[in-house]
Amino acid sequence: MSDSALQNTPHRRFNPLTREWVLVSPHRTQRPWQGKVEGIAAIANMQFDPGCYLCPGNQRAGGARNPKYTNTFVFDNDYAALLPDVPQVSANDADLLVANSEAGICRVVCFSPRHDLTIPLMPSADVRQVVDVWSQQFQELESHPWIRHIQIFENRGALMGASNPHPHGQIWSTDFLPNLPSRELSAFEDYASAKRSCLLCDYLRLELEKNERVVCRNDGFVAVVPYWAEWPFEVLLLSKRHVAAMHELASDERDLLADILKQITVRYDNLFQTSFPYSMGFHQRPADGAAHAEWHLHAHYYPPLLRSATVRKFMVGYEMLGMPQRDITPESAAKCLADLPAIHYQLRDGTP
Ligand code: H2U
Ligand code: ZN
Repeated sequence: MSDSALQNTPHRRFNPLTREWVLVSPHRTQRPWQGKVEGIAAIANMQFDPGCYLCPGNQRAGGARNPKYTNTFVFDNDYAALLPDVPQVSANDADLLVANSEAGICRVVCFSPRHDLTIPLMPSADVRQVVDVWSQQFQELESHPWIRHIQIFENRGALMGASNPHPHGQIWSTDFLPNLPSRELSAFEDYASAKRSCLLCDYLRLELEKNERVVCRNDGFVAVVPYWAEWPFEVLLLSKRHVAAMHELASDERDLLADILKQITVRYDNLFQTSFPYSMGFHQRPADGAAHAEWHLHAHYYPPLLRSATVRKFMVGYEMLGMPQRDITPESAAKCLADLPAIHYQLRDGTP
């Protein structure tokens, strides 16, 4: 069946990174876009919040005091999900009750001393500093011989469970490969040995040829709503050059990464004229010291909103029991995002 016939027919699409399927039901939305804008979610309006545990100079909930930092600030999570020193314990009862103790290091990264800025509102040069900090953190954490995976991510907005509007992300590094990167690793390896090329280099080439799902791009990066997207406005960010980790990017490519992070999130905020919630994170090669030539640096954005600032998608019912499903097609979602202004709605009349 041709691509255009699929636009009106229920179908499944294959995700080659996880090797799972998503159900697409385009006939359920007769019109791809209702253009509905409801309620403006508040963006923090104070530069410094004396009650914020991430603002410079303030005391954290754990008792420590933040330095009066002026650009970025990294600290060990006071309530870390994983700890570096744990006893080696394992259990296995009939291969049914199976558990292993796991070690890890969890950190919090403050992107800016300003309480009211988010990545789409930060100057590009400041976002570039965040890129440098992420790269340094990867290299520093990888130097621990027992670390195998470093997950850099950002939960933004109360809807995604973020505890604080202050711009920040987290890093969880672990002595094991988590489920999703582990599936991606097998997919990259199998594709490389079957086709003698890179899964995401080939996918990027196809997306640029077809130009149906590209949201924005620059000389170093391309953001698409992936063919297999589960969330309505999901985005996959791909480096144009085949690199396996962020610290392999050259200086100009790091500037381009900062630029594309802003391009994506400005469009997100402009979509419903709100501070758009999402979880995003980078998938870099396993941090086990090997080169992993098969791996291609990418980032996933998973935003929950569907039709307005208040209407979200729930992964329930069939999705919990069967498989993920979507109505609005990735093609129409990409077009919505691509057609939005590249200037943040709050900055159109000057600085906030
Ligand atoms: P979230 O907004 O995504 O919840 O991230 C904030 C993290 O900050 C969270 O993991 C940590 C929480 O454990 N935190 C501290 O380390 N110290 C504090 O004083 C408060 C919160
Ligand atoms: Zn703050």
